[in-house]
This record gives sequence, structure tokens and C-alpha cells, in this order.
Amino acid sequence: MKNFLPVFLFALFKVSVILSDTQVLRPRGVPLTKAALYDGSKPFTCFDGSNQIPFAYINDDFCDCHDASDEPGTSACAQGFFHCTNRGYRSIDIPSGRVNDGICDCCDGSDEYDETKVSCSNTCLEMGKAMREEAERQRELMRSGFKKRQEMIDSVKNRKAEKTAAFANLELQVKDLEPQKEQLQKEKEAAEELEKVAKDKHRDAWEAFKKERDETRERAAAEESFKFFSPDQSPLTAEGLLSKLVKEGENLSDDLQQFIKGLSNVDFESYLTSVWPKIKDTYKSVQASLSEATTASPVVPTEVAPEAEKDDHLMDPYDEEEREAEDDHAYHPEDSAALSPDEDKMPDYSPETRQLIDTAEKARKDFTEFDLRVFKLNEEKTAIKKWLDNDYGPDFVFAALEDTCHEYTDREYTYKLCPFDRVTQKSKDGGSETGLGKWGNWENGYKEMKYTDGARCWNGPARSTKVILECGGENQLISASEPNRCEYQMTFRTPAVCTEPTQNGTEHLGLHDEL
Ligand code: MAN
Repeated sequence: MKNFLPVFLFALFKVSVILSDTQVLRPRGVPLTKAALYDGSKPFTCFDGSNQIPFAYINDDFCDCHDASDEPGTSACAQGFFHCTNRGYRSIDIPSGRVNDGICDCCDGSDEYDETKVSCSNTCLEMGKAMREEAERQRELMRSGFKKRQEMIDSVKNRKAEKTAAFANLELQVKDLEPQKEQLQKEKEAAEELEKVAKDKHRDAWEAFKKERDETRERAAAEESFKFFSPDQSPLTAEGLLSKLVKEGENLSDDLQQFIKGLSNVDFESYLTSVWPKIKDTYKSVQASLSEATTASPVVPTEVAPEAEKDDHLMDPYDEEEREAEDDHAYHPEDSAALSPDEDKMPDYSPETRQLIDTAEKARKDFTEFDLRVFKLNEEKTAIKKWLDNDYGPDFVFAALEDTCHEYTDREYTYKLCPFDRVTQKSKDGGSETGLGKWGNWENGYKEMKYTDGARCWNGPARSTKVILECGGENQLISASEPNRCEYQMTFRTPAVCTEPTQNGTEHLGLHDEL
């Protein structure tokens, strides 16, 4: 245990207590904030409670406390710190080992009080001046940035008001048009119904006509052939049929021969339904060869009775001219226009049906045009709503960046940031743009923008970009890098993130004032 009185006197005389400029008595190396902890009127308790010592032991160049709290102004405790007040500049704490080591660490020179080692001049005011000037410059920048931010907000406010009004207007318009659209739709549907009925009627009549026409022709052709096989129209026998067909040099297939051999006493009606369809083709070629022979020297089939000759004229039902002359079932729908030269082509609609079609077409056109008009208005509405619903940050300020793009070029690439749209990269050697991400979301408050889902990296993920926003007087992309392969980072300066500068504006620079 030390003898308290002599040490105290020594301490007072030799080492530690200094008066700060504000007349706050505190031991050397103690910051103003801790001055109250060093009360000279009572014994000192180490901050960690590890020891209690006479106050005179403070800064006696002997380490009594484990936490070094008894030696703030000497290098006695290795783990301690010395506080440089650095009046006029920034206060700092330096490791106590640097006290009186012959090197000036504090700009006020307070760490080198042993003048036998070094004499430090006080450079704090000079350094502080430069720092204050820089602080003022920064403050000015923030001030002008903040002013620009207000301008951005004002312009956006107007745009927002315009868009809100436009949206309300469009909503009204659409609401007004909706009943008209419904009316036009009803009219269209009614007209289309009438059109359908008329067209169906026309088509059905045409189909029925064709069916009847074809059946009549088929029957006539069958009749002709029946007469050919049986001029007296008596029921057919297998022999009769075979002889006529084979006689004319036709090679009948085994199947057909077998079929014919199984026939007996076939009257016309059963001939029409069960025999004619099977022998029709063979019969046609028989007729063809007969007519060839006739052209060379007219041959009248011996079986044909002279009086029957005229009636038994072998009409070729597939011969256009003959058929038309014969056909008294020509299609003459009450409302049809002239028959088309293509007999299987449906004739034109009647004027009445045409009228209904025209009416329906007009109703369709009117409705479609109107529908398109409403659709376009709705599209406009949706686009405005999307804009209004977007997260453009506090005061909607970031909306001012919409539809702008900003470029930054490094040694290899030109990077382009189009806020709320996308980020791209283009090689300076040319080639096409590579997508580095599409607008994704905000991060870290409104301080970072994330763009995701860019072009896929070869053998890797889709490219993505983080954009860090910092306050600046102008919108400007100031850096772009690729910290990890296909993960990009950009710094974008914009007034949009500037905050109102504080009164003296030096806090952010750490200029503590211990005046
Ligand atoms: C391109 C660029 C680079 C990227 C590679 C990955 O060259 O997009 O930024 O690292 O592709 O293959």
C-alpha cells in the first residue's frame, strides 16, 4: 500500500491534472464526457471495480486498474487509450502505447508532453479549417440536392395530380360507355340470330335440294342401266347381268362375279338399293366402251326393241349437258340468284337474307369498334393505375426518375441504368446489350434498388444488380462493378435521397466540439 500524501502531492506537482479550456478539471488523456468520473475529492475506483486507489495514483505512470482507467494519460497500461481533445479538429482516442513515444499522434500535441523526446506543434486549427471547409462544401451540396429533391417532388406532384384526374375521367368515360356497349352487343346478338336463321334456312334448302337432285339422278341412272340389262324391265337374273357385263369385255372381279351369281329375280327397287351401287363403276366403263364403238359405227344393242330405243336412250348421268337438259329438278329456291356454274356451289343468298347478313355485319362492326374504344380506354386506365400504385418512395419522389436512363463507362463496358425499368451492359467493342436485371424491389429502406432476372450467366444464375443511391446535386450514375460473377453493383447519385442538412452540418464528419 502506498503512502497516500506524498504521492498525491507528487501527482499534483508532476503529472496528471490539466485544466481544459473550459476550465473542467480532469486528468490528462480523459475525454470531457468522462471528466465527472475522475473526482479528486475522493479515492478512485477502477471502472471495472477491480481496485480502489488514492486519487493521486491517477496517471502516476503505474498501472493499478485492469481496465487501465487509472492511467488515461500515460503509457503505463498497455490496453489503455489516450484521448486527444484536438480542439478545433476531431477528437480521437489513441492506444496508450503511443503516449510519449516521440511521434505526434494528436494534432494538439497532447500525447507528447515529454518535451525531451519531441516537441509537437498544434495543427488542429489548420486541419479543422480544411475540414470545416469540406463540411461546408458537403453541406452546400446537400442543401442544393435537397432543394432539387423538392423540385422533383413538385414536378411529380403535378404529374400525380394530372394522372389521378385522368384516371377519374377515364373511369367516368368507361362507365358512361358501358351501357352503350351492352346495347350494341345485344343488337349484334339479335342481328346475328336473324342472320343465322336465314343462312341456315338457305343452307338447309340447298342441302335438301342437292340430296333430292342427287337421288333423282342416281335413280335415273339406275333406271337407264336396268333397261340396259332388261329392256322389257322384267326382273334381272344373274345370267342376264353377267352376260351383258362380260360380253362387253369387262373383267369382273371374283367378288363381283360371286355377288352377281348369287342374284335371282331382282326387281328394280332391290336392284336400285343393293345391286346398282356395286356394279355402277363397271356399268360406266361398259357404257364408255359402247359409246366409243358407237362413234366409230353406231351400234344399237340387239336386245333393245326399236320402239324402246328412244326411251332407252342411254343417258350418261355424269354428262353435264345431258343431265342439265334432263334435270327438271334444277335448284330454284324462291329467293336464289342465278345458279352458279359450279353446280355444287351453294347459290347466292336471297336479297332478304343478304339484307339480314349486311345488318348483322354492320352490328358486328359497330360493336367491335365500340368495344375496341372501351378496351383502349381501359388499357389507358390500367397503365395509369399501375403508375399510381407503384412504390415511388416517400413523397413519390422517385417517380421523377421514371423514363430516364443513365450511363457509366468503365474500361470494358458501358452500363446503363433505367430506373424502374432495367439495367444493361454493353461491351465497348460492340455487340448487343446484356440484360443485368429488370426492376425488382426496394431494399434497405429506399436506399437500394434491386434489379433481378437479367440475362442468364453462362453456367450460372440470372444476372442481377444492386443500385446504391446516394445524395447528389444531379442524377448521375457514378460507378458500376461486378463484385461477384454476374452480380453487379452500381452507385447512383440523385437528389431524390438528399435529406435536409443540419444547422452546422459537421456532425456527419465527426467534428466533435469539446470547446
Ligand atoms: C459477360 C459479361 C460479364 C460476365 C460474363 C459471365 O462477359 O456480362 O460481366 O462476368 O459475361 O460469363
